[in-house]
Amino acid sequence: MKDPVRNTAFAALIALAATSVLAAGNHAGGHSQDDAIGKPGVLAKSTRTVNVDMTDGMRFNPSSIDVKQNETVRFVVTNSGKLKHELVLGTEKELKAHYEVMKKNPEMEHADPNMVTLAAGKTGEIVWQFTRAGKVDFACLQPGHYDAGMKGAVNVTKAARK
Ligand SMILES: [Cu+2]
Repeated sequence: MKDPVRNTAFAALIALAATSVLAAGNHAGGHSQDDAIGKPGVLAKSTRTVNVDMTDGMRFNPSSIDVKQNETVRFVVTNSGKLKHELVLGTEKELKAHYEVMKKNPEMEHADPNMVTLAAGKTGEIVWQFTRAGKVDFACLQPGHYDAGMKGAVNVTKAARK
């Protein structure tokens, strides 16, 4: 369940930042990402674990991941650097918009099922079901990291018809 207080605070930040790219309420209101990139997965249904490493070299390893449509993937994400890093799944448009908000509000804490933010040396998980074929982007939205190329993509292959 979403925390209504946090979502309200986030909506306020979005509204403040909604000068250019942001359609007001896009992230905070409808969570359109749930349609575009899939939805939070159920751990018991995950068929595969993918380990992703995050480094101070501003890279994800691997940065390209192949999955099948409808597959539920358990991402085990490790921050092997000394800086805080995070992995956020989204469309490129959403990630860029969210990144701009983060740059203006570097102390902002954010947490949603499509992301994991990790202090140095920590490991966390995202369980996600990829319901649509196509590309799902991911990025680290810590200020400066996305610009430095800390991003990657999940390539979702269309499921065969049964
Ligand atoms: Cu980072």
